[in-house]
Amino acid sequence: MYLLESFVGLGEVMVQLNPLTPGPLRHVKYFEVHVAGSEANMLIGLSRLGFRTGIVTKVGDDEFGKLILSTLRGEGVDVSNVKIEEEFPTGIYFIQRHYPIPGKSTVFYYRRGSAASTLSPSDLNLDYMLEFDTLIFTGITLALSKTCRESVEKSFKAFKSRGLNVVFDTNIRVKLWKDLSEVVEVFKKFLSSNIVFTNEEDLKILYPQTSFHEAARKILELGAELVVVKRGVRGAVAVTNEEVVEKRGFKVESVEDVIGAGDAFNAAFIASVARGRPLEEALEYANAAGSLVVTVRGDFEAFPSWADLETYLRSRKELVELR
Ligand code: KDG
Repeated sequence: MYLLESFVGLGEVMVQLNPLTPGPLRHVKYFEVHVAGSEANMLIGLSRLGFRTGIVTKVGDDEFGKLILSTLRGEGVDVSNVKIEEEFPTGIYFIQRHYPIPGKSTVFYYRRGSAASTLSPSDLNLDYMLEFDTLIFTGITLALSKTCRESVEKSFKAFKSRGLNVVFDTNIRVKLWKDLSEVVEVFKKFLSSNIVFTNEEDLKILYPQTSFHEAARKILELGAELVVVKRGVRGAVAVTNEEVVEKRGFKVESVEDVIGAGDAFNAAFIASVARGRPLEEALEYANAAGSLVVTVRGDFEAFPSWADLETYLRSRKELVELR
């Protein structure tokens, strides 16, 4: 792996309407406004942990687009390559919390035909993107449109052919795929990214009838250097050709909204690896970041700094000693 020092993401950023109360959306009266999107979340997380970040995307020429730009800017993510699209609006989505499964959230997208879904290879400024050493994208961008997929392909090739890093999170959002059987074919070439983040549900789609350990091995055979399987409260497993490291997650007493936890996990994991921490420690920091995020509404608001991560881990250890 090349140095992991600066990160550029490719993906849609949306406005998230998050209800103040749990339960079915038809009875919700008040919503909070947040900014979210898997790649943007990761970049914000990395930025808070001290890394240089930038995003390539499109937003509408509207109030929500302006909110996204000012939020990302405020979090230290470079937005100089975000295009403002006059014809199409910024995508939005709603969250339904704790219903029908307590502790879980459901998303409802209003993003078809969004500005970001029109991103195409001709929008990419590769000179800008290649100023970063690592490209970040997820399966969400691959699902948005043909031109988004082509944009990922072009960026992926540019980074790979120069020996730079690619980080890919499979993030299969079932609601975004017309035909799930397409996923296997589309994802194949991207599974050779240097770091692949995934989870058990996604691996069941990519490698049916295969244990997650075995599926992770198959991804390594495709060329990935590090595969991380996120398992929620059960923690996570990092698999390389040399080792398999497993770490349990932290129990969270009051879950507010689980969305964004995976992105916080990724950011803290990448940041720890970048700082030369061993995989076991990287998993511990990543689990800590994920469990902090679920305690508040909004995807990234509770993303921790290094100091907050240390404080959190210290408090968990004290809790265990007291028991
Ligand atoms: O990882 C969190 C994201 O899934 C959420 O913010 C919304 O980007 C999103 C998506 O497309 O699902």
